[in-house]
Amino acid sequence: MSKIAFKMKLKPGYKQEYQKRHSEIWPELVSLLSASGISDYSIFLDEETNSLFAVQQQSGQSSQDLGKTEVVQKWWAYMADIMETNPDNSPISVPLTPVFHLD
Ligand code: RM4
Repeated sequence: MSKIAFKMKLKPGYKQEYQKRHSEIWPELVSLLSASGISDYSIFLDEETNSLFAVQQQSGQSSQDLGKTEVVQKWWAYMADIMETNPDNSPISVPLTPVFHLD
C-alpha cells in the first residue's frame, strides 16, 4: 500500500456543486475504486486558488489511471463542466511529491 496525492482544478463558483456530486457518488464508481485497490480517498479544496488536493491509499494504480474504464469515462464527462479538463474530459491532474510523513 502506498499513499499518493495529486492536484486538480475546480472552476470558480462550483464548490457546492462539486461537493453535492461527490456526496451522491455513483455506487459503481465506488465499487470500481475499491476493487482497484484505492481506499481512504479524500479531496480537499483550496478556496483561494480553486485547487483540489486529492490523497488516496493505493495498492496498484491510482484513480487517475482508470480512465479506460466506462464508469470513469462517464464520471469524467459528468464532471467536465465544473473542472479544468483535458480534451478527453479527464481532469487536469498533477502528481504531488511527498516531502514529509508522520505515522
Ligand atoms: C473527482 C475527479 C477524479 C475522481 C474523483 C472520484 O472529481 O473526477 O478524477 O477520482 O472525482
